[in-house]
Amino acid sequence: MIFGEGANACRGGRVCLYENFTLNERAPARILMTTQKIDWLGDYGFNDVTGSVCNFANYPVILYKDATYHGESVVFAVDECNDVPISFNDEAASLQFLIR
Ligand SMILES: [Ca+2]
Repeated sequence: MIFGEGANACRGGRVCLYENFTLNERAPARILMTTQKIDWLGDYGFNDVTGSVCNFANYPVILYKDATYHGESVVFAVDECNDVPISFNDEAASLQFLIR
């Protein structure tokens, strides 16, 4: 976990979950970085926190509203940096990669 803002804060090969919309553009805030799936974001103090995402991993990433990859989900493509949908704000609880 780091504190920062913008896509440049997200190093190559990782997925970054930003606490706020627009990659924490308004002010540096929490960013959770990972290269691995996470079955419970609460283990990192990041349950129901995510507002935007950068995916610089090699695979699409799927965020879920519930733990262990259950519930409503949203996909972020490789190299995509975007807000989560409004209905998904502060709702993500787990994430995994879409590996064919
Ligand atoms: Ca948030």
